[in-house]
Amino acid sequence: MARKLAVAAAQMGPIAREESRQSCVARMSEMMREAHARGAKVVVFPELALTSFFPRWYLEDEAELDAFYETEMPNAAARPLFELAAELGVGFYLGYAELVREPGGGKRRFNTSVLVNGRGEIVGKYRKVHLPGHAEHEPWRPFQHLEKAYFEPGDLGFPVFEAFGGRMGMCICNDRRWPETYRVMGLQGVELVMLGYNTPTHNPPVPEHDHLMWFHNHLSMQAGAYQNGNWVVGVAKAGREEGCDLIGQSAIVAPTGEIVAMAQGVGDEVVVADCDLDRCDEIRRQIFDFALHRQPQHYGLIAAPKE
Ligand code: ING
Repeated sequence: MARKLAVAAAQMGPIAREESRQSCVARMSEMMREAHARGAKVVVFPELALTSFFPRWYLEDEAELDAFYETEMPNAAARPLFELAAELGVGFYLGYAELVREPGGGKRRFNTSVLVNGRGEIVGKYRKVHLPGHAEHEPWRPFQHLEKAYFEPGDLGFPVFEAFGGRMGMCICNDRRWPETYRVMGLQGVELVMLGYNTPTHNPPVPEHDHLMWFHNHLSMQAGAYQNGNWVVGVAKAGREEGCDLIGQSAIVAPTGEIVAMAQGVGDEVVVADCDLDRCDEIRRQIFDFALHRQPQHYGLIAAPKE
């Protein structure tokens, strides 16, 4: 039996600092139409897809920082994408910066993604757990990576959602490098993990690894797919964005760890593949049959508190 889900990776090229949300939504809408024309039933967009990757800048003014966040979803800028999803019957994953205003006047900030079904309804939400980078301004860097200043760790865990005829999971960028991300979803029977990423080609603290950025990107997603027997769809914001080069190579990875489709350029580009969700069994009923082979009595350290 084949439970095929046609999935599109909608890679985006650079988003300029001054580029409007409307422009980003128009670009994503054009790619959603192309994906639909090519048979896709769900489209994965990048992390923080409504604005430029603003953690690269040290923003002292809170109002300037707040301008990069969404206080509700959908909202006026994003709604056309939700409406197009309902019109075409195509679902999507969207990454954005979430600002939660608390009753007492406080603010909480998350690097968030939502899963939207083919009727334009939000069926799942995720908040990035693994925040890379640093919390203080580090002027020595050619560009900042202030996710630890601009977001707090996600508080929703790694949930799995029934949608598109299978069990769907989400994560965001740095999460894809951590084996725990995939295993927690794998233990919930996830069949397809969607994620967006913004990954600079240069990592200031470890420049000697710059030539390995592309390798580590695919290594992480291929391992996460194979070691848990699930599909992984990883989608880049790519290209030279405000002087910072971001890797592309968005990829659709099978449960065997094979890359079955990949972006060719570093601009807006739609890549489509048929993901047979029943192929997860090739791995889950064999080498990674969790019920048969796992020995959690030896794994306690993995979940032990940090201190
Ligand atoms: N970006 C990067 C990523 O994990 C990074 C951060 C860059 C980590 C280079 C390690 C090396 O792909 C985000 N947004 O997490």
